[in-house]
Amino acid sequence: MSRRVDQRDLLRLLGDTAGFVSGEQLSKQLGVSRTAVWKQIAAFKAAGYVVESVPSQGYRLIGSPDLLATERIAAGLPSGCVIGQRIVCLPETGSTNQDAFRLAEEGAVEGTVVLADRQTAGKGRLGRQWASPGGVNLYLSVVLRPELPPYEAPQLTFLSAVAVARAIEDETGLKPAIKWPNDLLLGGHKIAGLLNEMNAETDRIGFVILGIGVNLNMAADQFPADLRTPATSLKLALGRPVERNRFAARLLAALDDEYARFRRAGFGPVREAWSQRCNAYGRQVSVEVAGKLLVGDFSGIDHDGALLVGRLDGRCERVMSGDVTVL
Ligand code: BT5
Repeated sequence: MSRRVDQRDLLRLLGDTAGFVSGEQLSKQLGVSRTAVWKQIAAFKAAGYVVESVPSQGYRLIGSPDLLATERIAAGLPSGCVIGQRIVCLPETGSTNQDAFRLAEEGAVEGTVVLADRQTAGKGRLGRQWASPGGVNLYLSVVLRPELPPYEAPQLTFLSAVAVARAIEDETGLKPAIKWPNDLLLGGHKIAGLLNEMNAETDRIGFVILGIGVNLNMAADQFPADLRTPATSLKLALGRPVERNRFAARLLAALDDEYARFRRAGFGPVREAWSQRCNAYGRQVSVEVAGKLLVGDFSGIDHDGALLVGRLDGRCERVMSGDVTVL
């Protein structure tokens, strides 16, 4: 029976040389048959590697797929980051939020991050789904253990929205807008979504999971047909792909920076950074609250994340959840 090919060794041998390596040489060095080498190379191609094969010369590795790799993300983080102290990359999972929740229950340190190449049951808010195809986007969840009363936990949603906006700005120069409470938009199209979940007792938070999905390289035909809001990806906006590990590192570094500032200086700076990017500031909005339509001026967010809507009669209404439309 022929031995299995060690995938890492084969990739290393192909990557070690800029030119061709013959099938015979590979089979000798790996101690496997030439057919086994050929089969593994076909599998690499199916997984997104670009390998040139020329019968008289052998194989040459031209391009590698953009696979998530813990070491590459960690290498892009400044030293001393709390966020990203532990990074878990999975090829596939149901939902990274569920994985991070379980790890947090088992005692995972603050700053543990779970990323997946694809999600089979990616979650949006209120039981909605998050389209999570493989090889293209970012799906990640971060464990935080903030010393906050539970009613202030929504502040962390605003903090993550600011961090995602900063990462997009740094990577692309584009300026995303934030739509209350948790959407990031480019040109009015949804580019990222946030789903934060909490484990808490009456007066103290056990942990919070920040769930972040960013559409990096998704193609137009990969979006579900029945989206609530039109959507886009950075690749569609820029006309070029964005490297996932590099973007992940940028995002975690921005989160770390915002979280450190939040612990030092409280919610004020987050609220300020969020307001500068908000798509509705000072504009007239309508919000659907419990089946009723509330119309007024978007007047900012309160310390607990509530939306403040200024009414014509001078009253200010607080809205904890609902869908906002800019009029
Ligand atoms: C959200 O919900 O926007 C939160 C999305 C959070 C996803 C991350 S990925 C990592 C972590 N693990 C998880 O399981 N979830 C988090 P919501 O505001 O309810 O928006 C959901 C709606 O957006 C859906 O009903 C669709 O209409 C639309 N949608 C679904 N997938 C999308 C995508 N990839 N891009 C843009 N819009 C999408």
